[in-house]
Amino acid sequence: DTGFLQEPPCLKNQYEDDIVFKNILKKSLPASVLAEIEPDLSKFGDRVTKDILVMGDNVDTPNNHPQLKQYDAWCRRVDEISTAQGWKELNDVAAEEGLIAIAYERKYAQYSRIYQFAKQYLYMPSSAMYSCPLSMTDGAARVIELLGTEEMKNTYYNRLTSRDPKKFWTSGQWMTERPGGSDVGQSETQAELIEGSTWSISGFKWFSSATTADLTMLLARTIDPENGTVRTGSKGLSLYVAEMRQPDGQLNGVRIHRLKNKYGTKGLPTAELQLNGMKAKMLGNTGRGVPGIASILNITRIYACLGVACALRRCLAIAKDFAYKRHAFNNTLDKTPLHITTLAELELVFRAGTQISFYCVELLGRTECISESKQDADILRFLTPIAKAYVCKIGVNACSEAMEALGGQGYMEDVGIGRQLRDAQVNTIWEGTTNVLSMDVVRVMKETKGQCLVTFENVKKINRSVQTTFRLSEAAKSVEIALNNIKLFIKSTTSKIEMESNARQLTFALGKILAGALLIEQAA
Ligand code: MFK
Ligand code: FAD
Repeated sequence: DTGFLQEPPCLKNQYEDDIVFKNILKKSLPASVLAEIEPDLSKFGDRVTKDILVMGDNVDTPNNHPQLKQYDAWCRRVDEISTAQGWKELNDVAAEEGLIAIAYERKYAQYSRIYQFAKQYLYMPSSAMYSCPLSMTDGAARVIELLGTEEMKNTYYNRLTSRDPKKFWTSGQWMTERPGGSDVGQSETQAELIEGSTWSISGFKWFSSATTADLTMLLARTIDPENGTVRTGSKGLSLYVAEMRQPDGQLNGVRIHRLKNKYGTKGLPTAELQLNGMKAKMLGNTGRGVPGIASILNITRIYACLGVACALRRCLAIAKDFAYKRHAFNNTLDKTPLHITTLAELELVFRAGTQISFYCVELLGRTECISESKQDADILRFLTPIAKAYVCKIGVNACSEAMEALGGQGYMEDVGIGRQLRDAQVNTIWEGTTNVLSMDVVRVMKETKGQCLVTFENVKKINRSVQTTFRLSEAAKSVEIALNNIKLFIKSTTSKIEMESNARQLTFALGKILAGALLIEQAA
């Protein structure tokens, strides 16, 4: 064949090639910290385009998708899930590169979170969703740090935060049941105290994504040891931690009912689980399961938000390189005004998503490492649902647009955008759907009697500091007008129904204001 062959787009070092990301780090880290971690980021930025990319591709190859073997040849129940070789390698890389450890070693105090999430940002788009078990592992480590016993800290916490692949454990998070994933207060699973501090848990978990993990955090309805009664609703749920396997290697009272047949996240072994006498320990107080597990949710929601931002970054890296190489109508696409405008719009979404994600990460680091950071904790509590709902929604649409930027080739599996789009989509659903997060935003506004909006006073401060150029001050003015409109809406809305039915629009409007303020600040 002697005809035309298109020069393919290629991925450059994903740290060195990403000016937006580098500028965010420059702004949020002290120069000395950045100087110290930069060689590692640069090395990792190269790895995610080489061996780590190969591992992710291996996971997402159809023949390698997880498979469930329920029985051995002699009809013994075994419930073994086989995963790709790449899946195991991605686990080892995660431990060795400190993808969890960096946050808990706290070598750079509150900046450790930024360093850790910077590596997650590079890793996620190549990892074919290994970031999912990692996000829950991170949340589990935090919950044990906050609520665990000394014994749990000496065993589980040390394993979850280890850099040694042989010692490193991952954790799942089991909340969702058939009657309700958003409304977990409908959960049916029950826990009965059997001896000492050991509980026996039975029920059915409808979604478990980190099924090959070593540990799990789960909610169950506590049977009162005194009188055998249970409390209905979410106040009857407590948080438990359980090992997946018993010391002899057998599953700990778990049967894998089946693997889910999913639209995306194909390499991730999401399963339905029957629990029958799973031995577990309680974490925190009886009936405080939802607030307890919220510490995981508030971390995994930041992962979901960043997950979409960096999926879009990967799509754009491919689309931009293609634009330099593809000729149409006597020009390369990068010299074509409409194509460039299309990519510029996506770039704006990417920048907004990345700025918002790292702002949340910065706050997370502060809340964990600075003792008087109550104000940061309040801001983060309000911003996390806004960030996750807004960034995931705009980001997935933008990934779809990026696919079109490569024409028909964008739709081809081996070009690399298809998987990003499919895998990005789930982030609008898991860890709280857009509507549930919007209701959470309204809840925080109600609980704080609107005080949380003071957070957005920062927006004004940012804006005041950037009255430097005409364009920026015009943008700053429109951000302030939008904020005033929201305040007027809240003041004038007394009906619960009106507030609830507008919760989503309100959340998106707050997301847009936040994006505007952060983009203006970065540009100044
Ligand atoms: C790369 C991406 C990686 C991500 C991977 C993820 C893999 C997939 C894993 C999953 O999807 S795990 C399942 C995730 N499930 C959810 O996110 C559930 C969504 N539903 C909600 O968030 C509901 O709003 C909620 C379950 C919290 C409602 O529960 P309740 O108990 O009916 O609500 P309620 O009574 O309002 O809240 C109970 C308490 O929890 C309250 O505290 P108090 O009792 O002290 O008043 C709330 O303030 C507190 N709470 C609720 N959400 C909170 C929170 N506290 C802090 N932060 C939050 N986010
Ligand atoms: P429902 O709660 O039934 O919601 C249905 C619809 O109703 C949604 O659009 C929702 O926004 C809307 N809705 C519900 N309540 C309200 C309201 N008050 N106001 C307005 N709208 C409302 N869960 C785990 O616990 N562990 C896991 O590892 C896990 N992995 C997952 C992996 C994948 C691939 C997927 C897709 C899901 C996973 N989940 C997991 C489950 C996920 O968290 C739930 O699917 C999600 O929380 C929604 O719950 P649901 O499916 O029961 O939907």
